[in-house]
Amino acid sequence: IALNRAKSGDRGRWHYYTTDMAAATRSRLDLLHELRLAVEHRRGLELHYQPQIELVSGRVVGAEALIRWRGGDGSFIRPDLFISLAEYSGLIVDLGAWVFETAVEELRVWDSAGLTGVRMAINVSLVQFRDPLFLTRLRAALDKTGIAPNRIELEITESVAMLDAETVIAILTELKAMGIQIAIDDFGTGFSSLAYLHRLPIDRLKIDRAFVRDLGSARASGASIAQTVIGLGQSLGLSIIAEGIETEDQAQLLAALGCPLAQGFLYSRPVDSATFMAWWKARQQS
Ligand code: G
Ligand code: G
Ligand code: MN
Repeated sequence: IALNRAKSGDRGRWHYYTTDMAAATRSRLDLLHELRLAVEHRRGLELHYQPQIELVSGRVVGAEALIRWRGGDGSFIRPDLFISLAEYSGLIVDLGAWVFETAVEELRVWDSAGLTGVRMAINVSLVQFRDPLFLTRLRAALDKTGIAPNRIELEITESVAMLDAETVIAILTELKAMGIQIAIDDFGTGFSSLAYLHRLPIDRLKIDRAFVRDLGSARASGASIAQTVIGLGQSLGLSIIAEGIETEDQAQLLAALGCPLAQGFLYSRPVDSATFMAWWKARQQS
């Protein structure tokens, strides 16, 4: 354990073994075991939905599906804790398939409930891109429900975009041909090169909430990064969505900068489907 720890850091480091390390490894293994059961039996897994808003009109244009896992004791386990574990173990392939099947199915439920024109944004991990069945399963989920592919948007992180360029471009091109939209999540936090970015067939950049948080604060850097991303999107012909909007001031600043779309606690936290539908209907009436 100590050796692995030392190897995962900078080269030429050493680590003493401590019992804490064994305990941490043990609890990760326990969590992985529980997660494997959860995925196999589709148990304790839920999707929550957070609305995406068109800033000028206030119209709800979509929702991002965010996974929630309820552990044995009934409390939620944070995705930051288990997504990395699922990626590392390969479980993300099955988990991810469950996510998009469920999310696509949900769109059909929303359609029958009269929530018209809502798009679904689904997070996809780099590991799923390496799964040869990824596209097949996605197609099957769409065929089964009859949901139009242009209502699906996949959010990939810059790390996906940093995978072998030809592979990524091939998959994205295929997704595009199917009519599926692509957004780059957490944009600005990774390090994709601009030369590479413009070769990717993508539709949207999602400004990371770190830059939205700094909007309008004394530190001007956040605003200037948000502004730069919006400008970049405009010159590359890409749409922009900002995430993590918590205040009306941030929404107004972003709108003034020309950002078309927004998502954040100001509108709604991620909520379960029933709550989302009720929220949508209440908003239509106001
Ligand atoms: O609400 P929030 O705590 O859900 O999300 C934490 C992180 O987990 C985010 O970075 C989000 O992108 C990621 N995440 C949430 N749901 C999914 C999912 O279905 N698949 C993947 N790969 N990541 C997800
Ligand atoms: O990495 P990704 O962008 O997919 O992460 C989405 C995460 O952001 C989720 O954990 C979600 O709960 C969180 N989130 C959504 N809106 C807000 C917000 O307005 N403020 C903060 N602090 N977090 C948010
Ligand atoms: Mn996301």
